[in-house]
Amino acid sequence: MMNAANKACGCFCFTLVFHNGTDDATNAAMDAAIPQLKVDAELATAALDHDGDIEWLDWKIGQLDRNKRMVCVYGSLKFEQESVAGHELETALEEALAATPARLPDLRLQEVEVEMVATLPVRVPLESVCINDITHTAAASNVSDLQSQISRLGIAVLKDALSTAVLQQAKEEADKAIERADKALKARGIDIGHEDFRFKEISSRQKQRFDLLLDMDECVGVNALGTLGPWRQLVEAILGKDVVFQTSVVYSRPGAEEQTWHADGPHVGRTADWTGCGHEAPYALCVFVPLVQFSPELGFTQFWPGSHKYDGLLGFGPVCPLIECAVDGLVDLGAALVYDYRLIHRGMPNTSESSERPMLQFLYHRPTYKEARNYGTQSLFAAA
Ligand SMILES: O=C(O)CCC(=O)C(=O)O
Repeated sequence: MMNAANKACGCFCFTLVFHNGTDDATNAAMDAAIPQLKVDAELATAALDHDGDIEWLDWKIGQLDRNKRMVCVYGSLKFEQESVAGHELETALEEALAATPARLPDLRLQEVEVEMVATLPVRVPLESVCINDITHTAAASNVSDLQSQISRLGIAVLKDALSTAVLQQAKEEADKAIERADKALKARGIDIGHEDFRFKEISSRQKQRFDLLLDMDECVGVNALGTLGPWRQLVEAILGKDVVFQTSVVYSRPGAEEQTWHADGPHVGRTADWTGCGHEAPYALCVFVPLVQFSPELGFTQFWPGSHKYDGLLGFGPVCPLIECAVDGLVDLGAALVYDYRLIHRGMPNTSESSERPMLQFLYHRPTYKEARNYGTQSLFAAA
């Protein structure tokens, strides 16, 4: 009997190429092929598995590329690393699926390619969601539905949550704070945007991206949002009425690069097991509020839904886009994005000519949690 530490999740990409046909015919062929391919892949897994060391876990359909008449399907399985090598699995699946196109000609499959994308120490969340699937109209949203969505996916978007006037005041307050910070950084001779720094109030987050804590006595509009924002009921339902918060403005400037995938906070307590269940409820939530209209050029945040459940996923962020699991947080002005503090995400580049992308970040946490890793200890505003 192997111990649990030797278990791994093998994540596969199955590329299905279809024979020529109209879009409708290709769509219909795809609908028919995917369930059959799943059966064949499961059978191949079972045929290789003599001792119960391999278990089929999950299956997810990617985007259909009409020009190439191609669709990628992703599958994951659990295996004992010491009993079976990843490449053996890949070969067995490849051999089994190579026969499918000829065996089932009605599927119009030309070929099936199998590739192992990654081996991970935990179950890979293979959630198939896009931004619309996780978005709710603020006024019509149901707290318990949102709560279960956040437990399952780690993220929910509330659209039409804030008025133009509220956003305008918040932006004015944030702009003022940014201006003051810029002045203080310059006075210290810091090459803003190129040099890393970490103060009690502000940290650089890779090139041209910054996270500046806001003073709630000065930013009264922002403070009111943190206290009374339309997400507050949801936040209290998850974290309790005694929840506390701190607020920052996260802003990226032209030249900001793609961030590394990361989680804002660590895992505390239980994480999900191989069934994908059993993870601890969140101890902290973040709410992002865009202060300008986001666009692909200005940038946005990309999230890996379901990643908040597993501690062992940290460092495996680059797998997320490879398995088409990344959700673009490209939300409209007026929306608020609520996510579990453990959710893996990254800021995307700002490729615009000259526009800044500021957003408010409310960090709500249980009073027992102490945020200690995102800022420094020395004050930017103390005499240098
Ligand atoms: O810039 C963004 O969109 C996200 C920033 C972020 O996640 C961070 O700085 O920790």
